[in-house]
Amino acid sequence: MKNIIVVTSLIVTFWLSTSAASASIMYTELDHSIDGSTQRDYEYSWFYDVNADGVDDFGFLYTTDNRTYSAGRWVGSNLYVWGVAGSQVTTGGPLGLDANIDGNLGFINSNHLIKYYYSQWDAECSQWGCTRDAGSATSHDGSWNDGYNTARGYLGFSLFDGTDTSFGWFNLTLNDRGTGTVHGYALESDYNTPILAGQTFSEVAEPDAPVEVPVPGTFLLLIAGLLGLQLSYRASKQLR
Ligand SMILES: [Ca+2]
Repeated sequence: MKNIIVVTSLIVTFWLSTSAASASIMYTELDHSIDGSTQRDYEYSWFYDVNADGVDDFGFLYTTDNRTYSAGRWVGSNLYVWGVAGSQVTTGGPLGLDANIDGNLGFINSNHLIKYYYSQWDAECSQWGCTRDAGSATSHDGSWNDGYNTARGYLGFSLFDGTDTSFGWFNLTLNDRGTGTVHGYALESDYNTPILAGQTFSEVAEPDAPVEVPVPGTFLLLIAGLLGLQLSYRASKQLR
């Protein structure tokens, strides 16, 4: 009987071993402020090594300028993101949660996310009257800029190693001035495999179908073997 149990357990083990699933998404949660006070490496720039190989893959650059002149002042600020060494980011504005990020999207080396400009001028007047009234103007531009609204969403990206591409996302909140927060990023490390915006772990693969044993050859021989073992066990038991 012991032999039967051993053979049966081997079959069960073989059956169960056909299911397989491996995590391949690398997720990093962050709370990095883009505000000019937490810069890394050099002024107003932030770099991210999304595949943790010691080489930066993406940089964010924030610039701001504030000038005053005799009859007014202006303020300009910009936020750019760019890919290093062949890395690219998605074109356009924020992607929504669960957006499919793969080779069907448009990718570009650099995306001008936010462009803000404000100017204010004094009236130009003399004893004969005014030739210009005082005023101000504000302009919002850039792929992620939504007027005075805060933009929140996902920036897709791709890494290219010379042969294969892998996809990932940044989760960002940006205000109209170009400051904001990098909430985190994720990379699907399996090559040429889509990732969903906001996806932080791989789907668990469905177990594969059990491997079919050829009939009648191997399967019948196996049954015959088991029956033979059982019969010999009974026979030996009766002889005792
Ligand atoms: Ca890297």
